Amino acid sequence: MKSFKTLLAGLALAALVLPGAAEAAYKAEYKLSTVLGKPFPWGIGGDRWAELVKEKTGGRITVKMYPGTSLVNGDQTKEFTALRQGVIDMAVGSTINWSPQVKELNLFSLPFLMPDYAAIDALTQGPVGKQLFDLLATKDVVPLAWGENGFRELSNSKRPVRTPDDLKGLKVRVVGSPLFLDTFTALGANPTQMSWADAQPALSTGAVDGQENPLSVFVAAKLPTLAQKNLTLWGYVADPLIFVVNKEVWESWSKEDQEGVRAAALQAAQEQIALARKGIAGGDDSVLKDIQAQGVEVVKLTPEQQKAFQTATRPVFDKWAKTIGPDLVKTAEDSIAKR
Ligand code: X2X
Repeated sequence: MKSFKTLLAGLALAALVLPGAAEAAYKAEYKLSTVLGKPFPWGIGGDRWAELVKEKTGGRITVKMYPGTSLVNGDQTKEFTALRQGVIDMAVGSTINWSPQVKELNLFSLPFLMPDYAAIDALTQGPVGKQLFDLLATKDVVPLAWGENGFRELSNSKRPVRTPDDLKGLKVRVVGSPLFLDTFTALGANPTQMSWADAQPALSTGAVDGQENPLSVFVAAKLPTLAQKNLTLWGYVADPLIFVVNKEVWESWSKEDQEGVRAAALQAAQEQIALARKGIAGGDDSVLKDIQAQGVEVVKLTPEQQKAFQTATRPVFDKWAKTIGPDLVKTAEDSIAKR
């Protein structure tokens, strides 16, 4: 009898203490990794997520953004591994940077797969987006929302590029996936892989001649001041961003707070995409005007000119489609055709 009473008392005490104990298990600060900080749309999106998380969880969750992938010493290709290991709690990351660990994410880097913004949306908001999120969910992260870096256009310090031939011998900095090395090699360029942190000094000293990044990045990083005076709009690939939380961190939160973090991600991502497209998409070309006003020669490929780049990179598409998974590529092509 005595022990039963003790048990009851113990249970009552636990009921009183446990909710408090669960809250005490929250970290004082959650680390959010991004490559680009403010004033890039990417960094503004990360910051906004942090702000909305605070608001929607009644201040119970505090997020601090660490741009420059500083949590992995700037090596953006290690971000996903660090996220899985819990060195990073949350991230807004590019599909390109996580593709060394998640090969399916190379899908978006298949040359000329996505002809326009509607095609990106058809992938991220359709069955492909769902399959990729299901896949990520098996890799120790909880994916919450799709954002956007953007269509990656080509710039260089040497000459206007209108044909694959114009790329011959140009040293081009590329990002973390070997797919990019294959693409630029197929085009006759001299690609070299390096982090964004290393890319800027390499462009400024002329160690490399060119690079590829969305126009929003080209402008905010002031690439025209790093000798990037030739820009080719070729729309060959675009990289979406993904808002994720480390799974263990996610599971340490109450249901209510999980829903707050999810709602915050969805809202921040929606705003972030709008910002990434501002002045670039939907008939508004103010960003391009701004770039031209900085003395950059802009080449917009005609469909026939674009075809030459597409033909030259088709073997890369076919090779990588096998790695990514023919079924996923087929689903992507169907979604795009129906957009
Ligand atoms: O490194 C790049 O080029 C960047 C900033 O666009 C990415 O992180 C993919």
